[in-house]
Amino acid sequence: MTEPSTRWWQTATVYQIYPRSFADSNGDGIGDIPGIISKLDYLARLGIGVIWLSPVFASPMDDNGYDISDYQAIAPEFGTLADFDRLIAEARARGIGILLDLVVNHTSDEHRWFVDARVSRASRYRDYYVWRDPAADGGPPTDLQSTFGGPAWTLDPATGQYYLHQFSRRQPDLNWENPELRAAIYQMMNWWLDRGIAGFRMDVINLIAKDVDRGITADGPKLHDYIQEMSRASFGNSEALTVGESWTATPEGALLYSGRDRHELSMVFQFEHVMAQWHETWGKWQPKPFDLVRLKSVLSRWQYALADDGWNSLFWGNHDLPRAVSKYGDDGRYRVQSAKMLAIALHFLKGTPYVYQGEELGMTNVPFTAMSQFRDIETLNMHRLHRDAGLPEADFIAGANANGRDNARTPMQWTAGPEAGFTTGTPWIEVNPNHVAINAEAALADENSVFATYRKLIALRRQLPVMVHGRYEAHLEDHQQVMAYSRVLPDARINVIANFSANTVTVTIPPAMRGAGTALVGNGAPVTTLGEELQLAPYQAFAVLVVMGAD
Ligand code: TEU
Ligand code: CA
Repeated sequence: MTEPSTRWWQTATVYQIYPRSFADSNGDGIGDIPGIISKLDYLARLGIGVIWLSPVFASPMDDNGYDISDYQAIAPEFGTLADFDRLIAEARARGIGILLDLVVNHTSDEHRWFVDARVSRASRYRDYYVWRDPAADGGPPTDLQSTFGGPAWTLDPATGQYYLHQFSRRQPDLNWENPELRAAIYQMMNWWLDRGIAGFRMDVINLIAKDVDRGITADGPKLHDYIQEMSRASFGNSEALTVGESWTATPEGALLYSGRDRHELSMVFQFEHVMAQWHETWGKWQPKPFDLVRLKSVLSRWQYALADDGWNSLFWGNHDLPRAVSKYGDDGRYRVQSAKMLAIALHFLKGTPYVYQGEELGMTNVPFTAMSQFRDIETLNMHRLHRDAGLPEADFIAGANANGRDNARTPMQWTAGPEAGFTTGTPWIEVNPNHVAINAEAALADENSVFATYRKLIALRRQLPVMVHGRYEAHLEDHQQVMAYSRVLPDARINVIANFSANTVTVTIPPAMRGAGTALVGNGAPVTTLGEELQLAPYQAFAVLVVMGAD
């Protein structure tokens, strides 16, 4: 049987760079594009095929670049357009494509469109944004809240109307109803595509088509029309990788974005597996015990729903989420074992894997003790709100240390030296003190490092069609400590087993997984044969390849 035709981004692994925290070339404490270029050999060694670059555009940095003031300029602290062109060329020379972060739900309040729009109601850019008259009492037009806390409406005193912002008040929402605005966005996208980028990660793409008067902010009725129009007007006939971020995506909805006859996106980032670990009422600020059965059921549902059409994105972390090993593994005694386990459990699923910078080193959350150490706008805003509501500071810091966005944003740990080799100056956010033990230099010198496991997994994806196209089959779905699944093609099968606990666990192997094969990867003694029963060490994980028809 022949496998379905393969797209280049189905065998590639994506690596996310948060430029501010990756590598600083000039000692100002802020990571930059020349810094990234200096680390391309490291990334080539890891084997990745794509870099997703968090925003590098001109920005006042209210939300670290997710507030863009000029879509066609590079922020001076990150470098120049010439540096960016050099990054594309140097990456391409190593077989690596660059994804830009397309943030088009909103701009910065310093974008020239918004600056002009707020001058007068007659501005030619007024309708690029969402304005409404005050309510009868002069207050906000609706009680819609911003993701970062507080009302999603801010009064513009000069023109007497409120503007919409689903994030900070310095991130006014764009009005996608306006065809001129849409055309300007597509033109900008083509300008970047012509420079040779490999595609786009699309920030909160589910929010662009809102109908605020009917209370609709996500998944508005015109959402898919806009994405199809965008595709036709820009990347549609190219090989671009496009991945839309949607905190509201369901498996059924994901088929609308990534179904093969839809002409929309390559895939979406979904967050059901992330939110499944959040507190029902208090969300991510209130820790909740880890629930593996729940996690597996979400991941399985996505695997089955996109089995024949659409495509999954696979990730544990990103710049908004805690460190994977701290959230889903054990960042103490079993840090190395559990970081490898998480990599193995994720990378054999069907979809395109995303590695967040430092995840390949098993980097951990940061133990901040004072509010002055935090930098993230969401954390700082939430702190103000929780404080006003009477939450003790220590409780808030515990929540922020567990789930806050700064965990992912502390500098990349390159060496055991000062500031982890990230900068020769003072970093914009503190380096995790554990860099003396956890760093890239040490990982590269150790053939049993977490890095080595990632490198192996990324290489296997390019070698094994069954890892890319195999049918997903879940096992042991109710087991509270162990995740087990297979990937199956007529001539090959991969069996994956992962112990998510710090306990030694004895499992009964399902009949479909039994038999002899070859060890593909693991974090303990090689496993080649699965019998009726197996004893797993804490956080043990491995994958076995069984070739059918062989003896
Ligand atoms: O994130 C979307 C988003 O909704 C997050 O703010 C999320 O709700 C939060 O991190 C979890 O509590 C995207 C970007 O990834 C994020 O960095 C930006 O701040 C946001 O959009 C606005 O552009
Ligand atoms: Ca710098």
